[in-house]
Amino acid sequence: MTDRADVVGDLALEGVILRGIGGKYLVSCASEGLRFAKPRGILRNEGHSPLPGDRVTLGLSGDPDVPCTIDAIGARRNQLVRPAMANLDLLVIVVSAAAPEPDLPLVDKLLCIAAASGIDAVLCIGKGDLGQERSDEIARIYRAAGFPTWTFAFPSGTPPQDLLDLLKDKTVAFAGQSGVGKSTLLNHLLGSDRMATGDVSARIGRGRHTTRHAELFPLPNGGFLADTPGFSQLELSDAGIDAQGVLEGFPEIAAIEGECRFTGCRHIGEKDCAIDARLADGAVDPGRLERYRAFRRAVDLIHSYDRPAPSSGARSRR
Ligand SMILES: Nc1nc2c(ncn2[C@@H]2O[C@H](COP(=O)(O)OP(=O)(O)O)[C@@H](O)[C@H]2O)c(=O)[nH]1
Ligand SMILES: [Mg+2]
Ligand SMILES: [Zn+2]
Repeated sequence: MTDRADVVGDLALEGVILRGIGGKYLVSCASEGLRFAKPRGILRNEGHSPLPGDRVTLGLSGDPDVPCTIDAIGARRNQLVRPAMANLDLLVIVVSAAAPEPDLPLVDKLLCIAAASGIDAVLCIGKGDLGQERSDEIARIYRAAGFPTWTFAFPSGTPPQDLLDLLKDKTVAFAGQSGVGKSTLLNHLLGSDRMATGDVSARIGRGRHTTRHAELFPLPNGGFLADTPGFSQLELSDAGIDAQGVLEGFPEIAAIEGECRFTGCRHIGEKDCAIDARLADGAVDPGRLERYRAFRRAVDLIHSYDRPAPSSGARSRR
């Protein structure tokens, strides 16, 4: 006698979600290769939405189109909203020296989100051929702030070994504005042309999916690289970042804590704040400070709204 539980038990697979489109997920199972799966109703009913990077347990669905079910999702080490992914080890933030103009506020927001989520972050600056000076300048600023930084101009030849070493056996997402060269860089690092590049993907079988959803690609020697859709708008508050999270994205500013007159100094014009001295000696970049202050004001404003207004209890509900 064979009951269904036995069959599922025999075939239970563990895997990592590579991508999900329209409720259908592609799962990489170590020895068994790739499987399509859809979440069991109970997961959906409990509001668990699988993400690329999730560790999952598969069973059998009995549906020839989507042969597997996602029966369980492993506890997440971390989770990002944009790009929507789970269990990242490293975020590679890609920015271009020109075309599009570098969006440094976006870079800094991603650094805050990564730090607040406990994910290491590094920077890759592309399109050096379109602006060598700008590329060098951005690299100087972020290296001084403490972030590992690489520069590229039409990535070709052998990828830098130290970057490859850093990616090995990790789940790594590439994030940044649209058009900065994320997919081009990923192809370079994967040693293939798996990612469609350019403004419009004309690749058959891939279609527009690569540009709209995050997708993980297994690295030949272990680990996964994720291409993510480019984006230009990102709100720190949507990612749940508070004042502490902002500071974590600006380690060179966090480092002056203790030098200011007031503990918990925001470095926004407080008396005897040490920030001016750090600006003067070059330890803090003026652009980074300006963005820190803008982010800090924005999150402090939101958190001041969190406090219940005295009359809020009396408000009528309609
Ligand atoms: N001039 C120049 N163009 C590049 C470079 N890297 C990528 N591109 C081009 O920029 C466009 C966008 O690249 P893509 O990789 O699709 O960017 P993504 O949207 O971030 O994935 C493509 O036409 C690429 O050929 C580079 O280093 N220099
Ligand atoms: Mg792309
Ligand atoms: Zn201060």
